Amino acid sequence: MKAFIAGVTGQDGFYLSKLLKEKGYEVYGLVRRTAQTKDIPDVEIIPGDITDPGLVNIIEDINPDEIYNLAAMSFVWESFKVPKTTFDINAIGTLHCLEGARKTGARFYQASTSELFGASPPPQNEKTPFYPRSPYGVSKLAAYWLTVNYRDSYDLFACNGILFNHESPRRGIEFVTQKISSYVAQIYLDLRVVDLDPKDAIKLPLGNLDAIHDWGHAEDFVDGMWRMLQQDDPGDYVLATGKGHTIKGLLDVAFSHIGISDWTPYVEIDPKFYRPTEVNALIGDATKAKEIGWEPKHSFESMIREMIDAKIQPNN
Ligand code: F7E
Repeated sequence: MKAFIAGVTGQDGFYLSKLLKEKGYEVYGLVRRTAQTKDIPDVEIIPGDITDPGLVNIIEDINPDEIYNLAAMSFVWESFKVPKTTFDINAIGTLHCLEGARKTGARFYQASTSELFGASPPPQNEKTPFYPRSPYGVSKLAAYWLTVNYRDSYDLFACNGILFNHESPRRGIEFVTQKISSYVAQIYLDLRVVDLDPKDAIKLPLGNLDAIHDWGHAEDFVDGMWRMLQQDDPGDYVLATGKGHTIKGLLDVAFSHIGISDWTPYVEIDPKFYRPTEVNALIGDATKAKEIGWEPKHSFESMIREMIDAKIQPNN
């Protein structure tokens, strides 16, 4: 089996290519000229750019059995600053992948997101109305419907994985789990190694601490992506743990891991990190995915501890 992954250099690209290699796939990964390729599992690197229509020829040349579109401008906060770039990558990029799937007949996975639900109240499942709250969410909604439309129009095996937040030690530093984990690891080292007085600690600037998210582990979620493409019929599936946590709850778990029960002296609110429109509560109902054998294995608490430990001891 041959798989083509757009977005192979990201967190999910890492775990998915590792999983596919273990299953015996030949894996081809699309990589932009500026992206870092170190640490990617044994993947054939294909230079290219998802925003360029030339991607269709690239896919035709490879002729994969499966295409996974994980490439995105994925930082919701930044999408308010660069809405057009966000659309080019997330919506037009998906169109190029779908054209590649149409030309080759490959099965297609689209990285859709809980951000499609936005202001719709939880629990959210495949039947929940969409109400995106950011240029990111709206661009992903276009990609979602393009995927459905190509499935209906051309009888393509095309699936949307509607994934709630998923994290790991490979998460980018701009996302809140990694931002908090990295800070907490640094505080632990400062208090222990250089004997920092807690009142001298540089505070961690954060935005909205009350938003509720459903955070799972990326390693569990890539298994769900693969499962969707192995079914008899294509469909759309929510992947989520079903448990909601606030950013305050995340801070509780992270700081208690280093023996600090009151994190308030270490955190300050910086309005810069608020978004013009925010999602209040995203908690997924993954009943449909469980019917195809998907089950998340990591807990929220163990994942946050793993992320902190990876920063404290980066080589373990
Ligand atoms: O924010 C709040 C922020 O940036 C989580 C992407 O993978 O998951 C991710 O998007 C929450 C938000 O992730 C800070 O307001 C507070 O409510 O870690 P995040 P995200 O926006 O949920 C979805 C499913 C995707 O599809 C996306 O591609 O945390 N928050 N203070 C903060 N967030 C950040 N980044 N930084 C703060 O200082």
